[in-house]
Amino acid sequence: MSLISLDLVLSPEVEEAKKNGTPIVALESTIITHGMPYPQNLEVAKQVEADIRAKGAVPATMAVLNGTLHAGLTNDQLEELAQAKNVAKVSRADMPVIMAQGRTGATTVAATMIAAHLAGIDVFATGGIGGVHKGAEDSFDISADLTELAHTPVTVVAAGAKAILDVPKTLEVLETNGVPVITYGQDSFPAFWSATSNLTSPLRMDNAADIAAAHKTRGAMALPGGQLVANPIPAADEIPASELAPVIAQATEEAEAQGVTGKDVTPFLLARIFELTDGKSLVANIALVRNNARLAADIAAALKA
Ligand code: PSU
Ligand code: MN
Repeated sequence: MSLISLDLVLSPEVEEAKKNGTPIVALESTIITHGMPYPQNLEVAKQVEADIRAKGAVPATMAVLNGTLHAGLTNDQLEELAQAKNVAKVSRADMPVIMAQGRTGATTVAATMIAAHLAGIDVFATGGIGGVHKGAEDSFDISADLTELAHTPVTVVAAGAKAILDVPKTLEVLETNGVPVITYGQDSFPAFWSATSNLTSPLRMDNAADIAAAHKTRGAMALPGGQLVANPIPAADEIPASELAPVIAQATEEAEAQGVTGKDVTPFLLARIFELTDGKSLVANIALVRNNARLAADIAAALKA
């Protein structure tokens, strides 16, 4: 039997941070290639990296480039990826296949967790996670992000779940899978563009040190899986749920009418909501991703303390 060694390339900055024990925050790349249009996607990716550096931590954006898994991208690599066409959307199922084929792929939350774990990175910031889609009782469309949270020991900071999902069912699946859902600083589970929802969060913590302690305790107990930290969007940036409800309903109907299925559903809905709100959804999206990056940097620092 011959063994294949994994090609995992750390950016110079990430390599240095690992050597020095500097806190590192993982970032996904599907949000860049499939979540936002060019050129805002590139501007946001750079801004979020800068936010993490401003906190004294180092960003590690994950991607598969020509078959090689990268933890941390150079500016040139980031610019190329943000403009690239036909980039694969890579989740747990696709990752080894896309790598073996020498292709380029952007990592979802699930794949970013896998990459972070391989690179020895404990904390990851994103916008929203995938979840249980509306109508999942017929379509069975449940994101692999949820089961990844049950398998891989990474703390993921997100702004809750988008109303394109069935949020109560998403929380149920997380509970079934033993994933702690910890809302930061409030009792209400945040609803992505809105800071609050009518759902109570299963768990609550009010500071980064406590979240880091819970991460360490889970590890000490040898429980597999990570944590979902739900960080509310700053009040100044939120969009009322009532304003977005008709837009989401329209986008969801169009997806169904056009027969959009599988991995195309989430990117289709995100793009349509962007168009139907004249880009307003994106402004809020940017604010919440930056907010999540800052909290993730604090958690990563607390894990090193
Ligand atoms: N939800 C968002 N923004 C995103 C995504 C989800 O609000 O960009 C992306 C993430 O990369 C997430 C993926 O991991 O979509 C989930 O896709 P699916 O629903 O096909 O599992
Ligand atoms: Mn899906």
